Formats: sequence, structure tokens, C-alpha cells
Amino acid sequence: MEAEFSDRRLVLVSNGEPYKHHYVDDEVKMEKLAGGLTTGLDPMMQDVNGLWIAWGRGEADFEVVDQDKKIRVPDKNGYTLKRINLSQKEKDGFYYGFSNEVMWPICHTFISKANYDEDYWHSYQKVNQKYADNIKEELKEEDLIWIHDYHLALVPGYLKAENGPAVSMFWHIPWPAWEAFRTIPWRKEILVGLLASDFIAFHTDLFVYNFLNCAKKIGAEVDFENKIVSYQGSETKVKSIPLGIDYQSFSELANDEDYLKKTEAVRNSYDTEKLIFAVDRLDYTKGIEERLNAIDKFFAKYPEYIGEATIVQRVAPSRTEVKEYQQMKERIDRKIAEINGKYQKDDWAPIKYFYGSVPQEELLPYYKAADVGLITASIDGMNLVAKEYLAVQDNGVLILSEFAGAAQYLDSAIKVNPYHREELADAIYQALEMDEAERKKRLKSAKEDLKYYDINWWRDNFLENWLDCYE
Ligand code: GDG
Repeated sequence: MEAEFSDRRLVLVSNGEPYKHHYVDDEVKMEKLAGGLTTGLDPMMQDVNGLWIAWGRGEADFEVVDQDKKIRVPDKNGYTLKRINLSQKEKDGFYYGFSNEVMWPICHTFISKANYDEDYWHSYQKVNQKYADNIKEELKEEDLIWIHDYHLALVPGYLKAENGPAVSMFWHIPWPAWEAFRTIPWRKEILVGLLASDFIAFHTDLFVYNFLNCAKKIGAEVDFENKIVSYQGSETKVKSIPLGIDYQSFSELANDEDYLKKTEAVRNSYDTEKLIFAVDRLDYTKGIEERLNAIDKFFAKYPEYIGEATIVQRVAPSRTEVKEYQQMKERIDRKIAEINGKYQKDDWAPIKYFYGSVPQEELLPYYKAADVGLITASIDGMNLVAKEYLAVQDNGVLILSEFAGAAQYLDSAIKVNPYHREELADAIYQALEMDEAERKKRLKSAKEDLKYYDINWWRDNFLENWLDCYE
């Protein structure tokens, strides 16, 4: 498979870019950007030396360089990054509008949060066409076009042509049941666009099933057993291939001396017996508010942990221009203040709250220092933080929402329904009380899986299944 693949160039297409370049005192600085998709794909692209096409978003307060240009990243053995420049109008309609106010809520089954604005849809079509045109400009014979995620559902359709390129899609977020998906006025156009791909993969079997079912509803012929959709004379193979992490580098880093010192410093800065860690992008799907309610319940039900367990909650800003997200942040700030006001003592507060994004390396000492990792997404495609936490731990316990894609693969976690306050409060207690032998047993089995089903396994498995379509 490796040899066959190395003959062909991989062209990866995504909305988010992996790096940002900007000036600091006349010098160009490169900054790695956080996010589930880019974390997983950047190391892979560095290995295969392909082309990555993405929106070069930059930041308002920086003069962004190399917008709309091709650049090598990282500087040496990297790959080529081609940025697509979007106008403010395109950002508003395509990104903040259709992607974030229709595709995101519907795929996460938050129907009441969707805004089916027709202008958003037109902008989504236009920008997807722009991506497709940019791909076509670069296209070489035998290229493999690998498109990522919900911002770009129409691109496969725009690329389709007789003897057109090999096109696949990896969908990073959930695919919902037909009952939710059918509310989108342009549901058929979206599915038809996607079905122009030769291969589509999701994180879990449930998302695959939901997708096949939606395809059937719009009149495609679906072979549920072999997971093949036939529509308008072409075939699409569908499969679940869960994204893994770069396990080796996580576990190496976890034992690096410098990193161990940082972990110790984190540990020493909290004067309590137990540390519980949670980190999320600010998003209603991450279940931050549900978690806070359960934390309140936990201290009320288990007062022996007052002053004995500290929760460190990091929240990374996201979609800061959207009003709904601003309001959510205000509610979170208020709830944390309420809990802290209710339980704190002179030298201790139950929740230490940080708002701001940090590079992944800075999260790792927190992962390692924490006795418990707390993930309570109300729904999530996968959730890489769950895997990263376990990869660096040698003693901790993971509490994981049964609604995160990762729950299908991490049997050793304590699974919870995040809407069930009492169950979640009890799970925190169970995790804190778990004896060492049990903790080690659970971690051992999780680590074996994470090591085997890592990012390389995911990439090879995806490519193998995709290339099989052309045998
Ligand atoms: C989407 C789906 C799916 C670095 N700094 C921060 C931060 N990072 C890194 C984490 C982790 C990644 O960002 C976050 O990944 P997630 O998987 O948790 O979440 P999404 O960004 O929502 O990603 C998700 C993923 O795509 C991959 O397919 O798993 O379901 O929604 O690698 O180390 N993360 C946070 N704050 C930081 O300051 N939260």
C-alpha cells in the first residue's frame, strides 16, 4: 500500500489551516494552530510531502503573510500549504453562516439552533465552488484529493467529471439521524454533493448507519451490509475509521524530563489531594454547562471533597463573533462564580478557570498532573482530548460521555450520560475513590488500543480502503 500510495500525490483540502504566519517585529513567525483536525493531520502530511489547501484566516491584529500563496510548512521537510483567501462577506455567509449555523448544529442534532438562511446557502455553494476551482488549478494526473469535514460537503460534486480525480471525504463531526438532517432545505443537494466522493469515512458505526439511511431517503440505492451507496451511476463506499492520535510522540513526551518538571510544577501549584482536569473549545456540544451542574451536585453530595479536590477547567475561545457563543460564555462565567462562591474556603476554590487557547504542549502537563480527566460532551464526533489524556497518564481515570465518538472505542473509561447530574457526580466520586490496581488495569488496556489504533493506523486504513475503490 505504501509503495502504491507514494506514487501519487496527496492533496488534502480542509477549511482550517494548520499554521498561521504573521509578522513580529518585521520577522515572519509561524504558529501552529490548535484544533482536532489539524492536530491529527499535520504530522501525517509532514510524512507524505503533499499539498494542503485551506482557508488562510490569519487574525485581525496581525498582518498576515502569504495569504493566497503557496508556502512550505514547516520550513524544512514539510509539505506545501496553499491558502485560499475569503472576503468578509464569504466568511460571514459560508463560515459563520452556513457551516456554523446550519451544518454544525444539525450534524450535532441541535435542530433548534439552526438558521436556514438562504443567503448562507448561496454563500456556501459559492465558496465550495471556489475551493473546487483552486483544487482544479493545482490538479496533476493521479492526484488523490482528500477532502475534510462539513464546511466542504459540495466540493466532491463540483470536482466530479468523467475520468475526474480520485476524491474522498473524512467527516470529523457526527452524521445525524434523518429526522434531524431532513430539516435542512438543501438536504438533497448536500447529499448529492457528498455522494460524488468515491469513499467517505466517519468516526463511528452509528454515523455510518445514519449517513446510509439519509442516502436511502433521497432515493439512492443502499447496500447496508457492504456499506455501498449507488447514486446516478456512481458508487460510494462508506466506512467507520476512527481518528487516532500520534501515540508515540505523546508517550515519549510524557516521560521527557522537562515535561515531568512542568507536570510537577502544575501539581505543586494546587494545594489539594486530588486534581480533576477538563479542557474544551467553547461550544454547546462540549457539555460544559452540564458538567458545571454536576460539579455543583458533587460537592453538595460528597462534602468530604470540599478543600480536597480541585477542578481545573480550561476553555478555548471559539466562534467568538457569534452571539450565541458570547452568551454561553457569560452563563459559564456566572455558574463558575456561583459554585466558587458556594463552596470556597480561604485558601481554596473548587474550580480554577482559564479562558484562552494554549498550544497543545502546554495542555500536556495538566493531562499528566490530573487524577481524573473529565469529558462530558453532549455529542462529539470523536474527542481527541480523551485519547490524549489517557496516552500521557500512568495513574489517572477518564470520565467520558457516552455521547462522544471516542466512547465506542474506550471501554476502560467510566462512561456517563452528561445530562444525568447525579450519575455524573457519582462518577467523579467513583473515579476519585478507585483503587490503584483498578486504575492501572484500565489504563493498560486503553493504552494498548491507543498505541495500535494510532494516527498512522488511521491514515493507512483510510488510504487502503480508498485505493481499494479503484482496483
Ligand atoms: C473536531 C470534532 C473530533 C490545543 N490547544 C487547545 C486544544 N488543543 C488541541 C487538543 C486536541 C484538539 O485541540 C481538540 O480536539 P477535539 O477532538 O477535542 O475537538 P474539535 O476541535 O471539536 O474537533 C471532534 C476532531 O474534529 C477530530 O476529528 O475528534 O469530535 O468536533 O488535539 O490537544 N484544545 C482545547 N483547548 C486548547 O487550548 N480544547
